[in-house]
Amino acid sequence: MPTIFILNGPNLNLLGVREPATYGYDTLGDVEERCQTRAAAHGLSVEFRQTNHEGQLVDWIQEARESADGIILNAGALTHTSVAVLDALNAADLPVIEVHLSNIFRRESFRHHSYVSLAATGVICGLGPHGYELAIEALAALIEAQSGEAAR
Ligand code: CA2
Repeated sequence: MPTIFILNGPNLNLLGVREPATYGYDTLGDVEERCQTRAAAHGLSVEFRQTNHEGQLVDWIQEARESADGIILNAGALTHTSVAVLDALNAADLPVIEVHLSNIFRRESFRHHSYVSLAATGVICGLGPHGYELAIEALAALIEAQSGEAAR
């Protein structure tokens, strides 16, 4: 069964607990549940994780390189600061969908630049937790297309 890593960066463990006006009322556990259901419908296995630590995120992206078929990444604030995350994504050589709950382009200008986008196949932002489900749809199609190419 193809495996996807859904990785979440700093402070996303606070989802549903603080700042509902920006990030909504769903907890990260709720988001994982939606992801597991949607991925199962596509025959995908999901490794869903969150960390507050940049190095941990880099380690998980390196792990994905070995054992996953694609990555969905909400790197939180590291999106806007981390060359280390960008380098890990480039080294992973996997399809990457970047997700943000909020529309980062309606927010402060420092959120308008994303290092992650430089390595992402696609970007989804502003659609709340539904964005994760859309990212799974996109990744499922990309993985399917890749396996079709490999068989030809
Ligand atoms: O919109 C997103 O998903 C972000 O990646 C969230 C990050 C932010 O730094 C990015 O610019 C956009 C922040 C995650 C913090 O999540 C919280 C959730 C609830 C309460 C407080 C923080």
